[in-house]
Amino acid sequence: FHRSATPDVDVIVVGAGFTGLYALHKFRDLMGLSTRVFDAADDVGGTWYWNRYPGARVDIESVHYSYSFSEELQQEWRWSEKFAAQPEILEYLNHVADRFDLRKDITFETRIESVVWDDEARFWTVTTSNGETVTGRYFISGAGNLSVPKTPEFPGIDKFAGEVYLTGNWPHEGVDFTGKRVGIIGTGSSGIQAITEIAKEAGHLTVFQRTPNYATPIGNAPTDEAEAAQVKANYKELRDAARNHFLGVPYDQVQDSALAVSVEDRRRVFDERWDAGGFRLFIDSFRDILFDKEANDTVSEYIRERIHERVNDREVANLLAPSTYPYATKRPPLETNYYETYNRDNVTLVDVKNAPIDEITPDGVSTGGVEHELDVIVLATGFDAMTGPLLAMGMVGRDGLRLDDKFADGPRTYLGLMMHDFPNLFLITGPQSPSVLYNMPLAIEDHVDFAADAIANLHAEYLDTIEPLADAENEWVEHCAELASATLMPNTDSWYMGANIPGKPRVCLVYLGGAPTYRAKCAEVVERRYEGFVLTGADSNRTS
Ligand code: NA7
Repeated sequence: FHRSATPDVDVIVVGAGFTGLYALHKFRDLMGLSTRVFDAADDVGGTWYWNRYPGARVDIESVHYSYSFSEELQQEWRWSEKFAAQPEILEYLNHVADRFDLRKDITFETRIESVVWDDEARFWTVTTSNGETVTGRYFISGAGNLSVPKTPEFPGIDKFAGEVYLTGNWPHEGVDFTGKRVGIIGTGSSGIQAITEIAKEAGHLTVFQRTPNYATPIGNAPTDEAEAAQVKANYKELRDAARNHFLGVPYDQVQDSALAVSVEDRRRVFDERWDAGGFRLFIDSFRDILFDKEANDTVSEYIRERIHERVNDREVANLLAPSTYPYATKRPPLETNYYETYNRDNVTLVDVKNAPIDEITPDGVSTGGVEHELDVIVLATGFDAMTGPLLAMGMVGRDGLRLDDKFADGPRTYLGLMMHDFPNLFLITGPQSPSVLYNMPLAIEDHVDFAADAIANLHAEYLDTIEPLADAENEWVEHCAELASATLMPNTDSWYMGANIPGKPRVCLVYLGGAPTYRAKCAEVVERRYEGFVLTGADSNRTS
C-alpha cells in the first residue's frame, strides 16, 4: 500500500454552527481524526450567531430542532419555550461547544478564501483570511444555506444619512428604535418576525412589501413541565418518527387529499392545524397541497380569509393577503400577532410591487416618486440561498475546475452530498438534498454521519478518496428537477428556485421527494458499497 502525501490534518470543516460543532465532535472525538474548524464569526452559533434581529425564532419545535446524537445532551437540556428564540438557541450551541470541549479546535474570525484540490497529493489545500494555508484529506462544508445575505439592490443606499441594518448581520449590542422613524424592506420569515417586534418600539414603522406572504400562527408558549418530561421519556421514538416524516417532525395527522373530504371536514382540519400552530397547516393537513393546484387553492383561500379577519382596514388586508402564487411555494413564515401589527397607529404598509423602490435618498426611501422619510432602514431582503455560501469559498476541483463554472446552470451534486471532480468534499445539507425542507439539525446529523461512514469505509479498505461518478450526478440532477416539476414550486419566484437573486439560474435548489425517501436512497447507496461513487487509493481504485 503506497501512502499518499500526508496533509496537515485529516479533516477541515468550515462553519461553527450546528454542522461544524457536531462534525468536530464526530470526527475528532468519535473517530480520532485530526480536525480543524474555521468560522468567520468570533464565536460559535452559525445562523444563530448572525441573525440576532428582534423576534428571531425557530419555526420547528425546539425539542425536535436540536441535536439527537447525545442522549445525555438531550436529557439535560431544558428549553424554556416551545419555539426557542435566537438567544436561547445560541446559548444551547454554546453549551454544546463547552460540553464537548470544541472551541480549542475552532479558529474564529477567519474566512475560507480558497479550497483547491491537489490531484497529485490527493488532498485539499485551503487558504484563509488570516493568511494561513492548511491541507486536509477531507473538506466538510458546514457553511450553511442561508448565510450569504443578498446584496442590497437599492441605488443610493450608501448616501442614506440614517442607520442601515441587515437582519442577517445584526449588531450584537442591539438597536434602539425608541421614537424613531423606521423602514423595513422585506416580508419573508425574517421581516415578519422583526416587524412584529420593531413596531412595539418604533415611533413609526413603514413596511415596504413587494410580495405578501402566507404567514400562519406559530403557537408558541412556555414549555410545559409534564410535556417536556414526556418528550424526554420518549425521545428515541420521537426522533425516529421525525426522521421518517417528510419535513423531519413527528407530526402524524396528515390526510390524503384536501379534495377527498367535505367542505366542513376540510375546514375542521384547517382550523385544528391553524390552532395547533407550527408547520402543521403546511405539512400535517393534506398531502396534496404542494402538488395539486386545486387542493392548494382550498388552503390558500382559508389563509386569506383568516388574514382578513385579523386586519381592520380592508385595503391593507387586501395588500397583505397573497393571491398570485400558491401557499407554501415560498417558504411559509410563522408568526405571533403579525397581522394585528397593521392595526396599530404607528405602522404603515407600502406596496412596492406596483410602485417599486426607485432609490434610497439621504432622508429615506423613495417609491414611485413618493419619499418616505426615515431615521433607520432595516433590510430583511433575504439570502443567496444554498449555492451562495459554497460559491463564496473559492472552490476549485480537479484540473482547475472552478465551482462557479460547474454551477453555471445551477447546482450539480450527487445526493446533495458530493460533487464529481471534487473528491472528498462533503456538502452538509447541500443543494439537491432535502435540507431546508427537513429539520435542519437532524438533516445535518444524517449528512455528517454519511461523511463519517464514507471516510471510515475508505480507511477500512486502505483507500483515500471518494467521488461521485459523472453519470450518477447527472441522474441525480435530473431526478431533482423531475421531482420539482411534479410540485407547484417551479412557477413561484422563491429562493427555493433561485428566483430571488437577479441573474441566478432558475432551478429548484431542493430535493422535493421528502426526507424519508431521501434517507432510504442514501442508505441503499451505502448498502450497495457506495453505488454511484468511485473510491480510490494511491495504488488502486474501485468503481461502484
Ligand atoms: P426571504 O424569505 O427571501 O424574504 C426576503 C423578502 O425581501 C421578501 O419579502 C422579498 O420580496 C423582499 N425583497 C427582496 N429584494 C427586494 C427588493 N429589491 N425590493 C423589495 N423587496 C425585496 O428572506 P428571509 O430572510 O425573510 O427568510 C429566509 C429564510 O430564513 C426563511 O425562508 C427561513 O428558512 C429562515 P419578494 O418575495 O422577493 O417579492
